[in-house]
Amino acid sequence: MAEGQIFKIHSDFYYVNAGGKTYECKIREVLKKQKQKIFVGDYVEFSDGAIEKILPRKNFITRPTVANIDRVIIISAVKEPELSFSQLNRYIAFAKYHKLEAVLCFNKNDLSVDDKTIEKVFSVYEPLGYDILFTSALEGYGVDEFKEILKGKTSVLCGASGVGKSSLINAVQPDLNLRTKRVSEKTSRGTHTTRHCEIIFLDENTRIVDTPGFSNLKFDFIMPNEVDLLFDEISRYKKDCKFQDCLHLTETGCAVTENIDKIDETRYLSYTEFVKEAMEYKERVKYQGVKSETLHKRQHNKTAVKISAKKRESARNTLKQKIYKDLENEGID
Ligand SMILES: Nc1nc2c(ncn2[C@@H]2O[C@H](COP(=O)(O)OP(=O)(O)O)[C@@H](O)[C@H]2O)c(=O)[nH]1
Ligand SMILES: [Mg+2]
Ligand SMILES: [Zn+2]
Repeated sequence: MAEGQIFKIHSDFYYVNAGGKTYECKIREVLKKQKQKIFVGDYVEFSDGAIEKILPRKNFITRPTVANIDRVIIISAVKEPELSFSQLNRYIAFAKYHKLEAVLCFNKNDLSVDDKTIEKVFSVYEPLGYDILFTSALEGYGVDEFKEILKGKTSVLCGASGVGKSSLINAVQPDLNLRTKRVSEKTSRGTHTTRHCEIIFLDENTRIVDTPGFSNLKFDFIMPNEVDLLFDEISRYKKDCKFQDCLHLTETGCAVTENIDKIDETRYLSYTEFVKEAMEYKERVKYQGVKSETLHKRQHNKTAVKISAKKRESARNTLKQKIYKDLENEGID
């Protein structure tokens, strides 16, 4: 039995990297019957072109679906498509939810960027502790730095379609020649050329995951009072709020709104947007009578949920279904 890592999935075929060699595999019927899903990034045991066993995952994210990663690099374009701080905050919060380190990369720096944008990026995101990088995949600006931050880790490139994820990978590894596409003149957005996640091995310890653009990232899987944990500059005031379950919206005695002048407007706006999405989720969950495992519990690594075993099972199934739904939406199924 050999061990390797899935680096690409294409319909029923699973491509395993073992010792630098590629093996095309299928899944054993028994795994299929157990409805075990295999993710890009999974370590597996395989023999005779069949995957026998999925080894435990260090972690995984579902949008895009990929397992065993070290951090995310959030790619935005400064132009074409227009820089969206709201999207950026989404990706940042998503990385935070998964407890993954994030690096912020602003690409297409060759297209004119106004100083105000650059200033805003540094004034808002540097104090939050993020590494910030401006690049131009087209002209090679910042590509060496980009290559440097990739070293020795498995990084997932996140960001909307057309921001230059594949182009950046091509820039660090020109012989790869990933498919990229021209930004559509009409919509100023790139078209979907990367359909699936794929791990690219830059060297033995440096892996990069190219992902398709995904813009349907919503916080419809956590509770409203957990959203503040995704914003360091908001959660730092939380302990001084009058009410423990304060959502920092219009409550009296809220330490967050009292300090609103110290929080960037677009960050707070994103916070309120995500709280709204989480509220919708909460309503849905209440209606279904199930309880999801909360972020709080995840963070304390406990799985005890104070609901009956039957409901617990049903909650798990709901979560599973959600993940599978995500998978199907991505077209990986
Ligand atoms: N001007 C400029 N265009 C870029 C840059 N990087 C990528 N592009 C273009 O943006 C489009 C989308 O790039 P692509 O790499 O496919 O984006 P992806 O969808 O994020 O993988 C292509 O036409 C690229 O040539 C850049 O740094 N500057
Ligand atoms: Mg791409
Ligand atoms: Zn508050």
